[in-house]
Amino acid sequence: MLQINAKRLQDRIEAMAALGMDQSGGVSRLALTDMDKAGRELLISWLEELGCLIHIDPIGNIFATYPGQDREAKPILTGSHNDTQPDGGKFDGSLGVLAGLEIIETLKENGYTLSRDLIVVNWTNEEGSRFSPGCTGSAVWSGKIDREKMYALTDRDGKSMKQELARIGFLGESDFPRKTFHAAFELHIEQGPVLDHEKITIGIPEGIVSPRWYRVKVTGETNHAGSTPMKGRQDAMYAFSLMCAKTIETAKEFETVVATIGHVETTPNSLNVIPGQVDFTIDIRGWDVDNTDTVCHKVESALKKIAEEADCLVEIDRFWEEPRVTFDTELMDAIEESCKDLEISYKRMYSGANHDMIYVSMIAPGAMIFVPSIGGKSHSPLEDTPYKDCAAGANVLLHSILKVSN
Ligand code: HGY
Ligand code: MN
Ligand code: MN
Repeated sequence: MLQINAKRLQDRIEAMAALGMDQSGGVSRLALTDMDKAGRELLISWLEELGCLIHIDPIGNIFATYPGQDREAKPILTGSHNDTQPDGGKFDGSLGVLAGLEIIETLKENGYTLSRDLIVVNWTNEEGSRFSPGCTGSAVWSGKIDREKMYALTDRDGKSMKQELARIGFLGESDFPRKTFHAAFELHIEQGPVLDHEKITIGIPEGIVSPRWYRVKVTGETNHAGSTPMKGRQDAMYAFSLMCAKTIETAKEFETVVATIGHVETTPNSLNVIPGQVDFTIDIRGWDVDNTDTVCHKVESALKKIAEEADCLVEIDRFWEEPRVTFDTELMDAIEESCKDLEISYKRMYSGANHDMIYVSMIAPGAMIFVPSIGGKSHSPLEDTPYKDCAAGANVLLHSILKVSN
């Protein structure tokens, strides 16, 4: 049975991780930064060496086509994203892109041409850390989110996506045709504890939880820390602290719902000034949609009630959400069959993490392949996956592609 070259895949993951690696062992390659540009250029150089046809689209997505026998047949798509969180891991996203590249090289060196084109893609800004929301490249390509709206997104320094795409030379001219696809696969680390805990090599997610992202602004009154009596203060920080606690506690009431407050900014952010304003984010997700709706509803009303009691104002912007994704059963079965052929352990599960497959599966039959995250760690320098599992995942991806291609 055809097998990928595990050492070559490992070397490429390491070479890519060096772009943005810092002393802590974390990788910082935020979307559209110089490091992301360097990663994109390295990826394109490898793909061009394999003779792939490269297309950069207007939101900077990179599509590399490995031509099949019948160029008119509906192609197969695989890939992921190569941008990272600040001080993130070296497998999140990059594994899926580099496994796609490795599969092309394996097919090529074995003189194997698929019946149809194989397209390996690198999606722009999946992480949504520098520019929010995430999954920007796949969302715009799928037609689900307006490109001009995404162009106008700015980072904390006020730089827009469009100007950063132009600056790094990835503001493509023409769309990559959203023609019909035969199948789309994404290999990704699980980013949770299940596979590692159960010592299973491959996860076959049935779908992706429904994500809801908020920006919240709490406005009180800036005042002197020393001469302002406690009674009558309009302390935005105190209001925020109650909101934060209530949000987390509400999510804890429901098994399959999670809530995270990942970003906070206070104004004027000075030791001896009562904060007059606090801006923060909320990320709520859940596999059970009713429970997730209930948590969102309870949290939104709690924010308003707490603001009132603290004599502050609150503005709630629920700026991103998508329905729960369910993957294609035939493709999931092909992945399961491949695991059996390769005698690799597997289990069905769901994805707690967002992925570009949220949008890709709106355009094409889609499915994902997970490999374990040691200790369930991700979005951190501790993110780690055994290379033998990376190779197993790439082999399952290869054989799933071969199965559905014919
Ligand atoms: O947020 C997410 O789930 C993804 O890893 N960016
Ligand atoms: Mn990812
Ligand atoms: Mn991520």
